[in-house]
Amino acid sequence: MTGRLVVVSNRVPSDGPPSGGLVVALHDCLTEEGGTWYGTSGRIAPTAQDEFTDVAGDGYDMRTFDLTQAEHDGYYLGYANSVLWPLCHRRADLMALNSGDYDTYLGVNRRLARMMARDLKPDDQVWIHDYHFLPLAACLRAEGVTATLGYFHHIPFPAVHDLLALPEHELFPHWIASFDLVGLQTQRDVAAALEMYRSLAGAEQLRDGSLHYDNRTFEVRSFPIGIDAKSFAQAAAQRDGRDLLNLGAKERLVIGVDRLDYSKGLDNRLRAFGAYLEAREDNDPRASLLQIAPPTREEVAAYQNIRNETERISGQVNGLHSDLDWTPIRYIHRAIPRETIAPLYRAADVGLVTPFCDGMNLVAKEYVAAQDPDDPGVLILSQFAGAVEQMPSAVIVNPYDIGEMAQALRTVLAMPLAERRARHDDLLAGVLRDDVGHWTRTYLDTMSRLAAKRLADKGD
Ligand code: ADQ
Repeated sequence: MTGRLVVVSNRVPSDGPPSGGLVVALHDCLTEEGGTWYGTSGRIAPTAQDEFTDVAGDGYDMRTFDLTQAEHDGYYLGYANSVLWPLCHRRADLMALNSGDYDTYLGVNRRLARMMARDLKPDDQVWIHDYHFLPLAACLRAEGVTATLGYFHHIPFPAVHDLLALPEHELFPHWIASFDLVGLQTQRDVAAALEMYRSLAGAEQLRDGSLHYDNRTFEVRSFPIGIDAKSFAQAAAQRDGRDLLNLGAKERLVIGVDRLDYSKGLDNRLRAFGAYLEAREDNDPRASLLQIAPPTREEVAAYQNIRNETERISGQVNGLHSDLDWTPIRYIHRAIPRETIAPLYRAADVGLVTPFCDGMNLVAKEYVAAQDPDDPGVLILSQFAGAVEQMPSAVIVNPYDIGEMAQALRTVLAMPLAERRARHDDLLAGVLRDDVGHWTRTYLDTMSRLAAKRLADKGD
């Protein structure tokens, strides 16, 4: 790569060794390439300081900045997670449009741009992550930065119709066009972005596929994110998940693992499991659902509602179907270490991944990587998870159709070994091939190509 690699994400991994696929992948490529990682420190400061704190990384530098309480509330909890998140997940009805939050969000992006502009050089390649920083390229350009600016949007690209609900919707195409490379998860997302530009006067798609808008030429492409599949498979085989759960010899296991977010479809999933138990006949196998759902963004009202609803439905299903020696739903509301989650996936006959809307969904890929190839479980996957484009061999369901999901559970729990293996072989090949290393390489190679082209064009 020519020039320095610069990564920007909301949080840097400053609390010890990184864990979790994306953070580890970014850490690995920075360790290999060298460079700098910018992000918030996780600390709250009494006043906003235009200064970074330097933290040593493993072969790279980290530059962090503190948010004030007002910035944390308006930028992070407010505009990013109570406006942009619901908007991009087709829940404009849940947007909390508080006056002042947009100004705070833009203010944090401007402040970061001002501070980064002092560091950046024209041949730097900057990789910015996620919806916290949608206007960052526009702010950096306003500071005179000419470096190559890449962006990756981890969540779905909003539909044109939904975007109209955003008061700042006219700025959105300008924010996107200020980057040089915009990475999206799926072809469906790329189609949504192209549709947005098609609806705008003055936007055009050039012969080489790039877009032109606002006097800028930029590329929008899909780069489906993957997981560190090999290490996940190794972790899965280290312990016996059935022992961890004290499962009876004949008991079958269904697993769900999600942050407790309204986009993940937990409520309908629990209803579907209840409907499956309802329709179960005496000689059908007895299956339990292990639902692991750690808390997330608890200060946001919509998240309190989904927590209450999840607890209400699981209590109801357990009340109806529990026996003296059996509780059908085990619901765990906390984070579980990866070394434990992996063997639990492997112990499960079914991976139930049923979001209403999801950028990719790494749990679907983790579940597949963790299976015993000789006796694999089956993935039930929502048609609205980005992962569906790469995983057609899963059993695909509509997460709004509770009856269909209950029927899918029955079918899958009775699925013959040959069919389970055929589906799993196909899914595993894709998960291993398109892993997280492949994702970082393809993104960074594309950004390097664009950087070289931009430098050459300037030299003409
Ligand atoms: P998320 O919405 O967080 O990510 P997902 O892709 O499923 O969704 O990743 C969740 C991660 O958290 C997985 O690695 C999972 O193992 C882990 N996890 C979940 N519950 C856990 C628990 N109880 N304890 C420990 N770990 C747990 C966003 C987008 C996704 C996109 C990713 C990556 O919403 O669509 O796939 O970014 O781009």
